[in-house]
Amino acid sequence: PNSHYKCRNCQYPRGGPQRYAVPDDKVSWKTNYPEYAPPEFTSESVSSGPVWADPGVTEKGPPPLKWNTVHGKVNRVSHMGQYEVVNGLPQNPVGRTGIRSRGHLGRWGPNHAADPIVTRWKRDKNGSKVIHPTTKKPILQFVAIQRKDSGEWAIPGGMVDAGERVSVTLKREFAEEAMNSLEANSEEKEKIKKSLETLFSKGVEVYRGYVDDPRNTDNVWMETVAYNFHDDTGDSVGKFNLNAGDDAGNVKWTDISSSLQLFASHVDFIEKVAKKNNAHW
Ligand code: RP5
Ligand code: MG
Ligand code: MG
Repeated sequence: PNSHYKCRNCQYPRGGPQRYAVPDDKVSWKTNYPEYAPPEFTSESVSSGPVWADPGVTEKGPPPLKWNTVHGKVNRVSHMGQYEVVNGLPQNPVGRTGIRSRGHLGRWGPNHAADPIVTRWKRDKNGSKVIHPTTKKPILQFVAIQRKDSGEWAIPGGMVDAGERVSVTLKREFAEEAMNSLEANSEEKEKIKKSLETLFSKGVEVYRGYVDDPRNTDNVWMETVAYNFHDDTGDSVGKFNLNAGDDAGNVKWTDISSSLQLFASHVDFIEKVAKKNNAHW
C-alpha cells in the first residue's frame, strides 16, 4: 500500500536536493535500474552529531553498527522484518526513494516513532452524536496538530527515545504537542499527567510498520506504532486543555472522513481508526 507517495519524485524537505526520478515500476530493488544515481543529503542538524543521531560515514567507511538488532538502548529492528545491508548501510525495505544518506533522520535504518490517535464522537449542542447524512454513521473526531516543519496537519506523534517504552512515548508526545507540557510548571504538568491517565491506560493498537514519511531516503526511514485512545462518552477528553507545543504550531479536534489530507501516511492510520469504531469515513 505504501509505494513512496510522499518520499519520491519531489524535492527533499527543508534544504534537501531534488530526488532522482523513480518511476512506479522502478521502486523495487529487485528491478534493474542501472542509470539510478540518487544524490546524497545529510542535514547539518544530523551531521553535527547530536545525541539522538548515529555516527556518519567516514574515510574508514560506514559506521560499524549492529543492524537488525536492539543494541544497548538503540532499537535497530524493523517492524517489516530483516532489512538488507548493502555496502555497509541499511536499505529501505519498501524500495528506492531517489535520495541517499540520512537527510533529516538521525538513525541509519529504521527510526522509531509512536502515534497517539485520540478520538471522541462529534456531538451537537444537546450532546447527541452527529450522524453523517450520506453514510448514516456517526462522525468521529481526532486531535490533530499542525506541524511547524511542513505546515501539514498530523497526528501528534514523535520519536521513541532510546530505551523508552512506546506507551511512555505515546503519552509524552501527546502531552508535549497537544497540551504544551514542556512549557508547563510542575503543578500544571501534574494536572496534564492526571488528565491523560485514564484514557491512555486503554489504547488499541491500529498500525505497526513503515511510514511513508517525506524524510525517508534509501538508507533511513520512519516506522511507527499507532494507538487509538477512544473516549466513547466524551467524559475524559472533555477535561483536555488543548494547547499546541514543541514542534506543533496549532492543535484542534478534527472531523474524520475520507477527504482528510494529512502529513506522511497518517490518513491510512486514521482510516483504520474510523473502520474500527464503525464511524463515518
Ligand atoms: C511520522 O513522523 C510518524 O508517524 C510520527 O508522527 C512523526 C515523528 O516524527 P517527529 O514528529 O518527531 O518529527 O513519520
Ligand atoms: Mg514531539
Ligand atoms: Mg512530532
